[in-house]
Amino acid sequence: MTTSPDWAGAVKMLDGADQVCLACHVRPDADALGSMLALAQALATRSAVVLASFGDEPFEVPAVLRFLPGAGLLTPPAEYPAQPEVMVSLDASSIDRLGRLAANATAAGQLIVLDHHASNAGFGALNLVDPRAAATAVLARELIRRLDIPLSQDIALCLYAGLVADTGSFRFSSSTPQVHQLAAELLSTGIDPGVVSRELYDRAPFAYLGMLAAALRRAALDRGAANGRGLVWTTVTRADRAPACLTMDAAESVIDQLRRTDEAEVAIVLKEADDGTWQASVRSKELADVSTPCAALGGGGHVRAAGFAFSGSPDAAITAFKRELDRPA
Ligand SMILES: [Mn+2]
Repeated sequence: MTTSPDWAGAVKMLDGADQVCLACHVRPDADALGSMLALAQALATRSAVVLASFGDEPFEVPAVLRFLPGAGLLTPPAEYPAQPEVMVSLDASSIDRLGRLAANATAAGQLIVLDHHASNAGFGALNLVDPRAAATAVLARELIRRLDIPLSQDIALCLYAGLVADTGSFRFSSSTPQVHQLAAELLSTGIDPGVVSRELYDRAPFAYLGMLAAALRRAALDRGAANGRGLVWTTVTRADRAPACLTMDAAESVIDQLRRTDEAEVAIVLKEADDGTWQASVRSKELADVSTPCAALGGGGHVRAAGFAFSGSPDAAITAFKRELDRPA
Protein backbone atom coordinates (compact mmCIF):
# COMPACT_ATOMS: atom_id res chain seq x y z
CA MET A 1 0.00 0.00 0.00
CA THR A 2 1.55 3.26 -1.07
CA THR A 3 -1.44 5.53 -1.67
CA SER A 4 -1.66 8.30 0.93
CA PRO A 5 -4.15 7.52 3.70
CA ASP A 6 -7.60 9.13 3.48
CA TRP A 7 -7.70 10.48 7.03
CA ALA A 8 -10.57 12.84 6.30
CA GLY A 9 -12.64 9.97 4.92
CA ALA A 10 -12.02 7.92 8.05
CA VAL A 11 -12.95 10.81 10.33
CA LYS A 12 -16.18 11.28 8.39
CA MET A 13 -17.07 7.59 8.70
CA LEU A 14 -16.32 7.50 12.42
CA ASP A 15 -18.03 10.81 13.18
CA GLY A 16 -21.21 9.66 11.48
CA ALA A 17 -21.42 6.24 13.16
CA ASP A 18 -23.76 5.37 16.04
CA GLN A 19 -21.75 2.26 16.76
CA VAL A 20 -18.08 1.58 16.05
CA CYS A 21 -16.66 -1.93 16.26
CA LEU A 22 -12.91 -2.33 16.61
CA ALA A 23 -10.86 -5.48 16.13
CA CYS A 24 -7.15 -6.25 16.27
CA HIS A 25 -5.22 -9.34 15.24
CA VAL A 26 -5.46 -12.63 17.11
CA ARG A 27 -3.09 -13.29 20.01
CA PRO A 28 -2.69 -9.52 20.29
CA ASP A 29 0.63 -7.93 21.17
CA ALA A 30 1.05 -4.57 22.88
CA ASP A 31 0.80 -2.62 19.62
CA ALA A 32 -2.38 -4.38 18.47
CA LEU A 33 -4.22 -4.26 21.79
CA GLY A 34 -2.74 -0.92 22.87
CA SER A 35 -3.71 0.81 19.62
CA MET A 36 -7.20 -0.69 19.75
CA LEU A 37 -7.86 0.20 23.39
CA ALA A 38 -6.51 3.72 22.81
CA LEU A 39 -8.85 4.30 19.88
CA ALA A 40 -11.74 2.62 21.74
CA GLN A 41 -11.31 4.90 24.75
CA ALA A 42 -10.99 7.94 22.52
CA LEU A 43 -14.17 7.11 20.58
CA ALA A 44 -16.00 6.28 23.83
CA THR A 45 -15.67 9.92 24.87
CA ARG A 46 -18.06 10.60 21.99
CA SER A 47 -21.68 9.50 21.93
CA ALA A 48 -21.03 6.45 19.76
CA VAL A 49 -21.27 2.93 21.20
CA VAL A 50 -17.82 1.35 21.04
CA LEU A 51 -16.99 -2.35 21.03
CA ALA A 52 -13.49 -3.80 20.83
CA SER A 53 -12.44 -7.39 20.37
CA PHE A 54 -10.05 -9.91 18.84
CA GLY A 55 -10.89 -13.26 17.34
CA ASP A 56 -9.37 -15.62 19.88
CA GLU A 57 -11.21 -18.47 21.55
CA PRO A 58 -11.02 -18.69 24.46
CA PHE A 59 -11.18 -14.90 24.62
CA GLU A 60 -8.46 -13.84 27.04
CA VAL A 61 -6.28 -10.77 27.25
CA PRO A 62 -2.66 -12.00 27.39
CA ALA A 63 -1.46 -11.83 31.01
CA VAL A 64 1.35 -9.44 30.14
CA LEU A 65 -1.12 -6.90 28.67
CA ARG A 66 -3.62 -6.84 31.55
CA PHE A 67 -2.19 -3.55 32.83
CA LEU A 68 -3.54 -1.72 29.76
CA PRO A 69 -6.51 0.49 30.64
CA GLY A 70 -9.77 0.26 28.70
CA ALA A 71 -10.40 -3.49 28.96
CA GLY A 72 -13.96 -2.67 30.00
CA LEU A 73 -14.66 -1.90 26.33
CA LEU A 74 -13.73 -5.44 25.28
CA THR A 75 -16.42 -7.79 23.97
CA PRO A 76 -15.94 -11.52 23.26
CA PRO A 77 -16.13 -12.40 19.55
CA ALA A 78 -19.32 -14.43 20.16
CA GLU A 79 -21.11 -11.22 21.18
CA TYR A 80 -19.62 -9.10 18.40
CA PRO A 81 -22.11 -7.77 15.80
CA ALA A 82 -22.25 -10.09 12.78
CA GLN A 83 -22.59 -7.11 10.45
CA PRO A 84 -21.00 -4.07 12.08
CA GLU A 85 -22.07 -0.73 10.65
CA VAL A 86 -18.55 0.67 10.89
CA MET A 87 -15.60 -1.56 11.76
CA VAL A 88 -11.94 -0.69 12.27
CA SER A 89 -9.21 -3.32 11.96
CA LEU A 90 -5.97 -2.54 13.78
CA ASP A 91 -2.44 -3.96 13.26
CA ALA A 92 -3.74 -6.86 11.13
CA SER A 93 -1.78 -7.30 7.89
CA SER A 94 -4.52 -9.36 6.26
CA ILE A 95 -8.15 -10.18 6.98
CA ASP A 96 -7.40 -13.73 8.16
CA ARG A 97 -5.28 -12.24 10.97
CA LEU A 98 -8.62 -11.22 12.52
CA GLY A 99 -9.35 -14.90 13.17
CA ARG A 100 -12.98 -15.43 14.16
CA LEU A 101 -13.76 -11.78 13.39
CA ALA A 102 -12.69 -12.01 9.73
CA ALA A 103 -16.27 -12.88 8.76
CA ASN A 104 -17.57 -9.84 10.64
CA ALA A 105 -15.07 -7.66 8.79
CA THR A 106 -16.21 -9.08 5.46
CA ALA A 107 -19.84 -8.34 6.36
CA ALA A 108 -19.17 -4.87 7.79
CA GLY A 109 -20.97 -1.94 6.17
CA GLN A 110 -17.76 0.05 6.18
CA LEU A 111 -14.32 -1.30 7.03
CA ILE A 112 -11.40 0.93 7.97
CA VAL A 113 -7.98 -0.73 8.03
CA LEU A 114 -5.35 0.87 10.27
CA ASP A 115 -1.99 -0.85 9.91
CA HIS A 116 1.75 -0.52 9.32
CA HIS A 117 2.64 -3.88 7.75
CA ALA A 118 4.28 -3.53 4.34
CA SER A 119 2.48 -6.69 3.19
CA ASN A 120 -0.95 -5.17 3.85
CA ALA A 121 -2.73 -5.09 0.50
CA GLY A 122 -5.53 -2.91 1.86
CA PHE A 123 -8.50 -5.16 2.60
CA GLY A 124 -10.74 -2.34 3.80
CA ALA A 125 -13.06 0.10 2.09
CA LEU A 126 -10.73 2.72 3.50
CA ASN A 127 -7.09 1.89 4.19
CA LEU A 128 -4.96 3.89 6.58
CA VAL A 129 -1.86 1.82 5.88
CA ASP A 130 1.63 3.27 6.26
CA PRO A 131 4.58 0.85 6.30
CA ARG A 132 6.87 3.69 7.38
CA ALA A 133 5.02 3.96 10.70
CA ALA A 134 7.04 2.32 13.48
CA ALA A 135 3.85 1.01 15.07
CA THR A 136 0.12 0.96 14.48
CA ALA A 137 0.07 3.12 17.63
CA VAL A 138 1.60 5.94 15.54
CA LEU A 139 -1.35 5.73 13.15
CA ALA A 140 -3.88 5.40 15.96
CA ARG A 141 -2.46 8.58 17.49
CA GLU A 142 -2.82 10.36 14.15
CA LEU A 143 -6.43 9.21 13.81
CA ILE A 144 -7.26 10.37 17.35
CA ARG A 145 -5.65 13.73 16.53
CA ARG A 146 -7.71 14.03 13.34
CA LEU A 147 -10.85 13.15 15.31
CA ASP A 148 -9.94 16.08 17.57
CA ILE A 149 -10.16 13.96 20.70
CA PRO A 150 -7.75 14.97 23.49
CA LEU A 151 -5.25 12.46 24.88
CA SER A 152 -6.13 11.18 28.33
CA GLN A 153 -3.50 9.40 30.40
CA ASP A 154 -5.24 6.07 29.76
CA ILE A 155 -5.17 6.63 25.98
CA ALA A 156 -1.54 7.76 26.14
CA LEU A 157 -0.51 4.70 28.17
CA CYS A 158 -2.03 2.35 25.61
CA LEU A 159 -0.32 4.14 22.72
CA TYR A 160 2.99 4.29 24.56
CA ALA A 161 2.88 0.54 25.19
CA GLY A 162 2.40 -0.09 21.46
CA LEU A 163 5.22 2.27 20.56
CA VAL A 164 7.61 0.70 23.07
CA ALA A 165 6.77 -2.82 21.92
CA ASP A 166 7.16 -2.30 18.19
CA THR A 167 10.38 -0.28 18.48
CA GLY A 168 11.98 -2.77 20.89
CA SER A 169 11.97 -0.12 23.61
CA PHE A 170 13.34 2.43 21.12
CA ARG A 171 16.29 0.19 20.24
CA PHE A 172 15.32 -0.64 16.64
CA SER A 173 16.17 1.46 13.59
CA SER A 174 12.48 2.35 13.42
CA SER A 175 13.02 4.71 16.39
CA THR A 176 13.07 7.90 14.33
CA PRO A 177 13.01 11.45 15.69
CA GLN A 178 9.24 11.39 15.02
CA VAL A 179 8.89 8.29 17.20
CA HIS A 180 10.70 10.01 20.05
CA GLN A 181 8.59 13.12 19.55
CA LEU A 182 5.46 11.02 19.86
CA ALA A 183 6.89 9.33 22.97
CA ALA A 184 7.54 12.77 24.45
CA GLU A 185 3.99 13.87 23.68
CA LEU A 186 2.56 10.74 25.33
CA LEU A 187 4.81 11.05 28.40
CA SER A 188 3.87 14.69 28.80
CA THR A 189 0.37 13.55 29.82
CA GLY A 190 2.04 12.35 33.02
CA ILE A 191 2.15 8.60 32.43
CA ASP A 192 5.02 6.60 33.95
CA PRO A 193 7.22 4.88 31.33
CA GLY A 194 8.59 2.65 34.10
CA VAL A 195 5.18 0.99 34.44
CA VAL A 196 5.14 0.01 30.76
CA SER A 197 8.66 -1.46 30.65
CA ARG A 198 8.18 -3.27 33.96
CA GLU A 199 4.86 -4.79 32.90
CA LEU A 200 5.96 -5.68 29.37
CA TYR A 201 9.53 -6.87 29.95
CA ASP A 202 10.78 -6.91 33.48
CA ARG A 203 8.53 -9.34 35.29
CA ALA A 204 7.67 -13.02 35.21
CA PRO A 205 6.73 -15.73 37.70
CA PHE A 206 9.72 -17.65 39.14
CA ALA A 207 8.80 -20.66 37.01
CA TYR A 208 9.63 -18.62 33.91
CA LEU A 209 13.32 -19.05 34.72
CA GLY A 210 13.00 -22.83 34.45
CA MET A 211 11.20 -22.57 31.12
CA LEU A 212 13.80 -20.13 29.79
CA ALA A 213 16.66 -22.37 30.98
CA ALA A 214 15.15 -25.39 29.21
CA ALA A 215 14.70 -23.42 25.99
CA LEU A 216 18.20 -21.92 26.03
CA ARG A 217 19.81 -25.30 26.80
CA ARG A 218 18.32 -26.63 23.55
CA ALA A 219 19.44 -23.68 21.41
CA ALA A 220 21.21 -24.72 18.24
CA LEU A 221 23.47 -22.64 15.99
CA ASP A 222 23.72 -23.24 12.26
CA ARG A 223 26.54 -21.05 11.01
CA GLY A 224 25.95 -21.96 7.36
CA ALA A 225 22.29 -20.98 7.29
CA ALA A 226 21.02 -17.59 6.08
CA ASN A 227 23.58 -17.66 3.28
CA GLY A 228 26.43 -18.09 5.73
CA ARG A 229 25.27 -15.37 8.13
CA GLY A 230 24.08 -17.88 10.70
CA LEU A 231 20.82 -18.93 12.29
CA VAL A 232 20.11 -19.73 15.93
CA TRP A 233 16.95 -21.49 16.99
CA THR A 234 15.24 -23.28 19.81
CA THR A 235 11.87 -24.57 20.97
CA VAL A 236 9.58 -23.87 23.90
CA THR A 237 7.46 -26.96 24.35
CA ARG A 238 4.22 -27.56 26.20
CA ALA A 239 6.26 -29.63 28.65
CA ASP A 240 8.49 -26.63 29.43
CA ARG A 241 5.44 -24.59 30.41
CA ALA A 242 3.42 -27.35 32.07
CA PRO A 243 5.03 -27.57 35.54
CA ALA A 244 3.96 -24.04 36.46
CA CYS A 245 0.94 -23.79 34.13
CA LEU A 246 2.67 -21.00 32.19
CA THR A 247 0.66 -19.74 29.20
CA MET A 248 1.99 -19.32 25.68
CA ASP A 249 2.72 -15.64 26.16
CA ALA A 250 5.35 -16.57 28.77
CA ALA A 251 7.38 -17.83 25.79
CA GLU A 252 7.19 -14.51 23.91
CA SER A 253 10.37 -12.99 25.29
CA VAL A 254 12.62 -16.03 24.70
CA ILE A 255 13.38 -14.66 21.22
CA ASP A 256 14.95 -11.56 22.80
CA GLN A 257 17.58 -13.74 24.51
CA LEU A 258 18.23 -15.85 21.44
CA ARG A 259 18.67 -12.97 19.03
CA ARG A 260 21.68 -11.63 20.95
CA THR A 261 23.79 -14.39 19.40
CA ASP A 262 26.70 -12.75 17.55
CA GLU A 263 27.15 -15.71 15.21
CA ALA A 264 23.59 -15.56 13.87
CA GLU A 265 21.85 -12.97 11.70
CA VAL A 266 18.54 -14.82 12.15
CA ALA A 267 16.92 -16.14 15.34
CA ILE A 268 13.87 -18.37 15.58
CA VAL A 269 11.85 -19.59 18.54
CA LEU A 270 9.31 -22.35 17.89
CA LYS A 271 6.58 -22.27 20.52
CA GLU A 272 4.26 -25.20 21.06
CA ALA A 273 0.67 -24.21 21.83
CA ASP A 274 -1.56 -26.10 24.25
CA ASP A 275 -3.22 -27.91 21.33
CA GLY A 276 0.13 -29.17 19.99
CA THR A 277 0.35 -26.79 17.02
CA TRP A 278 3.35 -24.48 16.76
CA GLN A 279 4.07 -20.78 16.27
CA ALA A 280 7.42 -19.53 15.04
CA SER A 281 8.80 -16.11 16.02
CA VAL A 282 11.54 -14.99 13.65
CA ARG A 283 13.91 -12.02 13.98
CA SER A 284 16.85 -10.73 11.94
CA LYS A 285 19.41 -8.06 12.73
CA GLU A 286 20.23 -5.94 9.72
CA LEU A 287 20.59 -7.97 6.54
CA ALA A 288 18.11 -10.81 6.19
CA ASP A 289 14.50 -10.30 5.12
CA VAL A 290 12.53 -12.72 7.28
CA SER A 291 9.08 -11.56 6.21
CA THR A 292 9.35 -13.18 2.75
CA PRO A 293 10.25 -16.70 3.98
CA CYS A 294 7.58 -16.44 6.70
CA ALA A 295 5.00 -15.42 4.09
CA ALA A 296 6.05 -18.38 1.91
CA LEU A 297 5.24 -20.62 4.90
CA GLY A 298 1.80 -19.06 5.37
CA GLY A 299 2.78 -16.39 7.91
CA GLY A 300 3.89 -12.79 7.62
CA GLY A 301 5.16 -9.76 9.46
CA HIS A 302 7.91 -7.20 9.02
CA VAL A 303 11.34 -7.45 7.36
CA ARG A 304 13.14 -7.84 10.72
CA ALA A 305 10.34 -9.43 12.77
CA ALA A 306 7.91 -11.98 11.42
CA GLY A 307 6.37 -15.35 12.15
CA PHE A 308 4.46 -18.33 10.89
CA ALA A 309 2.38 -21.20 12.28
CA PHE A 310 2.71 -24.91 11.55
CA SER A 311 1.82 -28.33 12.76
CA GLY A 312 4.30 -31.19 12.66
CA SER A 313 7.89 -31.43 13.75
CA PRO A 314 10.09 -28.43 14.66
CA ASP A 315 13.00 -29.93 12.70
CA ALA A 316 10.92 -30.08 9.52
CA ALA A 317 9.77 -26.49 10.06
CA ILE A 318 13.34 -25.25 10.50
CA THR A 319 14.44 -27.13 7.38
CA ALA A 320 11.59 -25.59 5.38
CA PHE A 321 12.34 -22.14 6.77
CA LYS A 322 16.05 -22.34 5.90
CA ARG A 323 15.17 -23.39 2.36
CA GLU A 324 12.91 -20.34 1.95
CA LEU A 325 15.45 -18.05 3.61
CA ASP A 326 18.23 -19.02 1.20
CA ARG A 327 16.02 -18.82 -1.88
CA PRO A 328 17.43 -16.16 -4.22
CA ALA A 329 15.18 -13.11 -4.40
MN1 LIG B 1 2.44 -3.48 15.09
